[in-house]
Amino acid sequence: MATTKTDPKLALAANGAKKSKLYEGLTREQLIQAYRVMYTSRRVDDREILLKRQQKIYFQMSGAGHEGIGVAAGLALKSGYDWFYPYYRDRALCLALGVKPYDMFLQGVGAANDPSSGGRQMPSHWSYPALHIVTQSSPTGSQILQAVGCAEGGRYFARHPKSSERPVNAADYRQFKNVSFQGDEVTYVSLGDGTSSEGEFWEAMNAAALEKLPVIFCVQDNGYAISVPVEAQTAGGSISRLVSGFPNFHFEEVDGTDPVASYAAFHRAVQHCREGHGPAFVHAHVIRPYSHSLSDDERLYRPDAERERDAQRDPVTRTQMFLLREGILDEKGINQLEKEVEAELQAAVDLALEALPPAPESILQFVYSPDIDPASAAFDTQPVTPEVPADGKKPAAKTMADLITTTLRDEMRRDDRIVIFGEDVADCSREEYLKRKLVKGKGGVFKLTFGLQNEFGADRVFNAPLAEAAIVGRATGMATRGLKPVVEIQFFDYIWPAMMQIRDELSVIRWRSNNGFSCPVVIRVAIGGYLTGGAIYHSQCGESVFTHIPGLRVVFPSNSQDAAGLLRTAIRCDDPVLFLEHKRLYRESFGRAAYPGPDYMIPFGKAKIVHPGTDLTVITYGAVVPRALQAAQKLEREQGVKVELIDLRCLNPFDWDTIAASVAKTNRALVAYEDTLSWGYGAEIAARLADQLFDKLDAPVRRVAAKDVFVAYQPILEDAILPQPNDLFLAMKELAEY
Ligand SMILES: Cc1ncc(C[n+]2csc(CCOP(=O)(O)OP(=O)(O)O)c2C)c(N)n1
Ligand SMILES: [Mg+2]
Repeated sequence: MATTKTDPKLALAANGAKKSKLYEGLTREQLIQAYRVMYTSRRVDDREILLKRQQKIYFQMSGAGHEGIGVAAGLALKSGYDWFYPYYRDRALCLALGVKPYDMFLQGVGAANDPSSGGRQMPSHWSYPALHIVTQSSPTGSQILQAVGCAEGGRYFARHPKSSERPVNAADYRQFKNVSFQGDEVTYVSLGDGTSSEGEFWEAMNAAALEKLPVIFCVQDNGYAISVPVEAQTAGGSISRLVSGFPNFHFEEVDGTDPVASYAAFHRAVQHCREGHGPAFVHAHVIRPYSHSLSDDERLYRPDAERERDAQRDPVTRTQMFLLREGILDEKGINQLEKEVEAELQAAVDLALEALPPAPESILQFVYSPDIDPASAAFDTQPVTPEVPADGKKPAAKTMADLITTTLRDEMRRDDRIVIFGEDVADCSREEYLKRKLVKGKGGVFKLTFGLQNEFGADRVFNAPLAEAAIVGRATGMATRGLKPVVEIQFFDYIWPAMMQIRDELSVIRWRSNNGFSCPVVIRVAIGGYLTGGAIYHSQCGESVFTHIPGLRVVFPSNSQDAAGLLRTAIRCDDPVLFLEHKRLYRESFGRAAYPGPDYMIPFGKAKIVHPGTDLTVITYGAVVPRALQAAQKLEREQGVKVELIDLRCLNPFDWDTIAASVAKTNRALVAYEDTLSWGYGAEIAARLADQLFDKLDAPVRRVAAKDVFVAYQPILEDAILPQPNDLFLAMKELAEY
C-alpha cells in the first residue's frame, strides 16, 4: 500500500505523533471511514447474493474487487457538487457519496420507493438526483458521451449564468428544471476494461480532449469482460498505452485495490480538471472475485491458480491489514466496525423486504413529462397576420427551409439555453475568418442554420466531430443539466450510430429514473427521397423505427407553416423530439407561407385536413402530402370522387380522432407513406382501423408506399421505387370504386 508523503520524522516529532500522520493527505479517521465504506460495499454484495439465492431479489451485480478505487473517487470528489456517471461496479463509490445500503436493497426488491427507479431498473443501476448521480442503463459505455455533455452543460452555465435562471412567465420546459452548477465542478464517468472497446468511448475521449472538459474517465480494469480477457479485448493489452496520445489529458495508472494510492491518483486527476486544464484518465487495476454476475461461473474460463492470485490483492482484506499494520485500528476496532456494519445491513434488509412493490397502474407514468403536455391547448396559438407590403402585393411566401431557420433564430433569442451543434451546422469553425469577413459562412449542408453562429456566437452554435452517437449522447448529457440542445443529424441515413443513444438513453431516461432526470433534446433530421440521384444513402425514410420507441415524440411536417409551429412546440416542450424535415420539401413551392410570428405553435398530435371530402379518406404525411393532393384533385376533376386528405403532421402522438371521424364518414381508408411498405407506419394505422372501425368500413384498408427495397440512384428506378402521384391516383380510384 502507498503510505504518506509527509516526512515521517516531522510527523513523529509533531504532537500526537502517529495520530496526526497523513496518508497521501488522508487522515486516520478518513481511512477508517474508507474501510467502513469498502466493507459495507462488500457485505451489501454478499447480502444481495444471499437474497438472490433465496429468490427475494431478482438480479445481482457485484462491485466486489472494485471497492478501493470507488471509495478513493468518493473521497476525492464532492457529492452533490460534482457530477457522477458511475457504472454497475461502483457500489463503493455510491456508498461513499451518501447512498444508503437500504436504498440499494430497495432496488434489489424492486420497491415502489426505490429512489433510483421505483422498481423499474435492475439493482446497481444507480440514480440519485440529490447526489448528482445520474441514472445509468445496462448498455456498457452509453453513459460516457453523456458525461461529456454533462460537463459541457456545467461549463455553459458557468459562462452564461443568466441562462440558468428560471424566466418568469415563460411557459416552457425551463419552469421544470432545477439548474445548478459550480464553476469548478468535475464530471466522473467510469467503465470497465471491456467497455473501452466501444466506439462511444473513443468519441467521448475525443470530444473531451477537443473541448478540454473537466471529465475524469475512470477505467476499472479487472482484466475481464465477462469471459474475454484484456489481451483479447484491447490491442497490446493496455488501455493506458492506447489513449496516451490524447492531448490535454492528465493520465494516471494505479493499483485500484489500494485505496490510498487510488486516492492520490484521483486527487491529482481532480486537481487537473478543477483547474481547467482538461480531462483526466484514471486507469485502475482491480480484481473481480465474484465472477461477472450471478449468472456467470468464472471457473469455466479461469483456472484456480489465476483466481487465487487475484485473491491475494483483495482490496477489503488488504485495507484491513493496512489499518492493523499502521495501528490505525486494532483487531477489536475492526471487529467493532464490522459488527456495526452487519447490524446496519440486517436492519436495512429487514426493512427493504417489507417495502411495497410499485402499483401496476403506474407503468405509464413518466414515459413523457408529467408537467408539460405538448398536445395541449397551451400549444395551440394563432399565426400572426402578415403585414401587407406597401405595394399591395401578397406577403412573401417563405419556404420550409426559411421558416425553420427563422424559428430557430427566434427561439434562440427568446431562450439562451438553446445550443445548436452537429456536423457543419456552424457558419465557420475558424471564427477569425468570419470576424475578418473573409467568408460568409456555411450553416449546414442545407444551410438551415446559416447566420446563427454569427448572431449567437460559437458557444451556442458549433460544429461537432463527425460522430452521430456523440451528437445525441452529448446533447442528452447537456439536457440532463437543463440546457436545450437542438442538434442536427445531417441525413436520416446516418442516424444509425446514434440509435443506441436514442433508443436506450434519450427516450427512456425519464421513465427509468422515475422522473428523477429528464433530457428534452430536439433532434432535427433531414429525411427522405424524391431527390433524383439521392440513391440508397441520401433518401432513406424509416420513421416507424422511431415511432416504435416510447418516450420519443416524432414530428414530420409537410409545409413551411407547420414546420415553424411544430418546431417551436418541440423546442418549448419537455420531451425529447425527433423532428423530421423532408429534404425535398425544404425549398418546394408547395406549402410556402408567410412567417406566422415568433409565438406560433401547433400542438403535437393534431392532424390537418388538407382537402375535405366525403367519399374516401387518405391518411398521409411528409412529401406524400403534395403528391396525394395532386392525385385527389385529379380524381375529383375526372371522376367526381371527393377525397378527404389528412396530413398527420405529427406521428407520435398521432391524431386518431381526426382519422376516426373521417373514416366514419367516408367508410374507406387509404394510408400512404414514403417509407417501404411492409412493417411501416401505415401498418399501425391500418391495424387500428381494422380493430376499431371495422363496422364502418365498406372496403379493405389499403396502403400505398415504397417498394420493399432501397432507393436506387438512377431516376427511372427511384420513380419505380417511391410512391408516385399516379400510384396514389390509381389506389384512390380503385378504393373509391370498391
Ligand atoms: C453494449 C453492450 N454490449 C454487451 C453487453 C453485455 N455485457 C454486460 S457487462 C459485459 C462485460 C463488460 O466488461 P467490462 O467493461 O470489462 O466491465 P466489468 O463487468 O468487467 O466490470 C457485457 C459484454 C452490454 N450490457 N452492453
Ligand atoms: Mg472488466
